Amino acid sequence: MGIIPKVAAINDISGFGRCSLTIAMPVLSVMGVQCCPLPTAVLSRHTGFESFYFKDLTDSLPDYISNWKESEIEFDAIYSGFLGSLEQIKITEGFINSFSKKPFCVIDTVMGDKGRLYSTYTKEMCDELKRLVAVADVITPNVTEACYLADVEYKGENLSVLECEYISSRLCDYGAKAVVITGIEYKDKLLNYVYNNKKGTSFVTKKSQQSFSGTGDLFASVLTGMLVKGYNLNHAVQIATRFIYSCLKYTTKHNAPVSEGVVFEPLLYKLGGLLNE
Ligand code: PXL
Repeated sequence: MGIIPKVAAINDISGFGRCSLTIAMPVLSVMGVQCCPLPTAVLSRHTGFESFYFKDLTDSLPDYISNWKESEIEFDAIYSGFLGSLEQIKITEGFINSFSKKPFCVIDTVMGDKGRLYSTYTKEMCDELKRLVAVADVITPNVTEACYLADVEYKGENLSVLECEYISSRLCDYGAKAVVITGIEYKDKLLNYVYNNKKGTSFVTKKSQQSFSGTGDLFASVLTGMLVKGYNLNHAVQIATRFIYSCLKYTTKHNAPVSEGVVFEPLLYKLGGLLNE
């Protein structure tokens, strides 16, 4: 590893509404990690808005990646998020498998939320994502994504510990080394469940009154930053859980518009202070 760890961040860039690369880049930077974006799509706003411009970048990915490969750039980690087409999921898989020494892989299985797939997501993409999960060191599905991937019926945002364990072990059967199920609701609490080495641990936080887009991206970005800097998974999830809660508290306190996403900019210094001596 060089003085600064390098992460290839495979994700879209949405011009408005905090999500994907507009979260991953500042978060990784403040954590002292170099974020190298591999943009999968350009959107004017994220898909939660009533309208948006969407430019799929699938065709440009092979040349973009070839240039990186010719330059022999070594990444310490690969972090994938929103993938805009079936082909992109296959390209991401190929990119990960192209390294003789496989980098650490965080696959944020961005597919949907609240029981529904995002409008750009198809059943075929969901099936292909199961294959991508196989090369992951850590995957970070929310409840919706965990249920879709494990072929378990979605019955709401609550999952029991037994259900978490069952779903996570199925996802590990696909090949994922560890699973973090995010945003499980339990009464007035929110849980992030870690399944690692066949052992489950829950990290509990208070639930904020509102949910905001981009929270999953913020969580996975903090997690990736910590993991690539050598922190263990449970510690990384604990820090990410606390950080997301303070961002949600700030966002609701200031009545920020839900669609514009979770506010994190005024709190980034906390991550910087934590990790950079
Ligand atoms: O936050 C996940 C996400 C990422 N990228 C795009 C999205 C969303 C969620 O809506 O629309 C484009």
